[in-house]
Amino acid sequence: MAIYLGFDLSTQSLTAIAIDVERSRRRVLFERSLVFDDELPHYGTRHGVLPQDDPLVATSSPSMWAEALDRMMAVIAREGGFDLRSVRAISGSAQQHGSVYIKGTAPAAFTTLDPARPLVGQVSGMLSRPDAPIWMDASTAAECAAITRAVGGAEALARLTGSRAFERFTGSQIKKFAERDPTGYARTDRIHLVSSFAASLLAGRHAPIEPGDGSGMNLMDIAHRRWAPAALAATAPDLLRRLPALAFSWTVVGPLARYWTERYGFPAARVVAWSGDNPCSLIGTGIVREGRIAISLGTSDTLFGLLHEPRVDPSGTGHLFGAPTGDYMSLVCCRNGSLARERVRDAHGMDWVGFSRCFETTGPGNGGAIMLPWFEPEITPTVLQAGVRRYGLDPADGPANVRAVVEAQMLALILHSRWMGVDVDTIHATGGAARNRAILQVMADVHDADVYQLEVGNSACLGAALRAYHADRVADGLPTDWDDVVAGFAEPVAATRIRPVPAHVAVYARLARVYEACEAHALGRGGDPVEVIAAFRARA
Ligand code: ADP
Ligand code: XUL
Repeated sequence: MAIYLGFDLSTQSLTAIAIDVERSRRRVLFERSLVFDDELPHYGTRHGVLPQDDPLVATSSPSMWAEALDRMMAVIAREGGFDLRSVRAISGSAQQHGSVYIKGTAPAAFTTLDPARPLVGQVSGMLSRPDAPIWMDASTAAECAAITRAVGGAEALARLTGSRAFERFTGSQIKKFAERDPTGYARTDRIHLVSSFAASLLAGRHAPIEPGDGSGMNLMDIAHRRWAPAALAATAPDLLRRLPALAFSWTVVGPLARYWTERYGFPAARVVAWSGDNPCSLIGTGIVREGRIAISLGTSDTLFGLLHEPRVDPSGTGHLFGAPTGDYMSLVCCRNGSLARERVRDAHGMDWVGFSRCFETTGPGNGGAIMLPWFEPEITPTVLQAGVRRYGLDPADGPANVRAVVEAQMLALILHSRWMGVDVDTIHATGGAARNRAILQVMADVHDADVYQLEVGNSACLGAALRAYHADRVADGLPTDWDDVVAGFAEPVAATRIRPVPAHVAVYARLARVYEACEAHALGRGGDPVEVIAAFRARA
């Protein structure tokens, strides 16, 4: 039997999946999540984020991630329910963009991790900065502007790296650190992404960065998948020697370190380069061909698809990333995803059942009531000053606010993904909120597409396990087609199909114009939408 392990080190939790890839019985053998706030309360995180005074700043703790990994490996060894000796390869997925700063003493510390002592105490000493800026950080507008100027403008940077400068992308975060804490930067020998940091812990040596995750840094030449000297020079001094190498998604970093084999009895399985959660989700939702998209409703809401040829968003909102297949992926990311839905749910004292019922007592289009759910600074569209905006929506009306938050989220995704030019007829839905069929019905109606749930809900984690399988085959000289890799795992479940309702589709085609007018108004780019709303209502 050959077993592959996948991890997902996400914003709020660490998940592990073990899969059996034998053709006749492909299945998930084990799946477990460890929620940081609940199970590692001594770090004091809220939704996986350390408390901050400045609402634009968001950091988390690399020590917490290491402790979580250590605990999860112990759980797998103890409760996995399968023969550990069958584990052939391990890979992972991690929240994108976050960065971990490591001292020069780390290579030796990685190789000499002592199996007799917990990992966390040994890792804390490796860090040249105790916290890690993460994807929710929006504090680097000045650094983004400076990087953009230095590389010759937003379009030039987008053509080079796949995206214009974004506050959460690693480059501007590195620049901020290098300028505000030059001593800390001088102490830093290596800057890892969350993904390559975790892979380094497993392999006991510095792991490379996988280009899918590397394209979330504003530092990588996306066409050639190598570091872009102009972007590096615009970011921080002496950066090249601090960055890990870039290596294909199927790179074997090395065997599992002695720490894990001796402490928990794992075999010296192949550790495969980790990638970002969105690139891993692409594989875990089975989007290995052009023409289909997936929508992930996790902490962030993301919409993504696979592209054979690069295409950059002319409006500068969307991203072009590398795909683990060696192709490209297009992506839009909205920060106010699950946590915004939770804010509305909690404000009206509901649970998810009550939240879902609100769609039965309100109608599609919500009578033209619009919410711009910017509870936190938003990524798509760019909103640095958080604040919920409501148009024709009574803040006290629970059901209307529930419908409004979901409709706005779906309309923002469709509006800001038009540049992808994909004619969508099928959507694979994933992420924690994809179990909510009321939300998926709005998704189907807004996109006029069939929506499917997937057998394995955590597609990022599944994608990581499938990437481990793919890499293991490549390493054995038996490369396997991606269609075969995902078959039987990342397929939509026919019985879960949610069809668009034609009458609702027509309403949303009109509501999209209302939403667009409200968004433009809120961003100071358009007039008062009162007439557009009135025209919508008059036809409703
Ligand atoms: P991430 O991987 O980004 O940490 P997940 O994909 O695990 O996040 O999604 C977690 C979120 O799923 C929670 O924050 C919660 O809001 C949401 N969620 C869980 N169950 C439901 C439900 N029944 N309806 C809507 N949202 C849900
Ligand atoms: C994508 C993004 C988020 C994070 C966390 O660009 O910022 O989706 O990867 O999930």
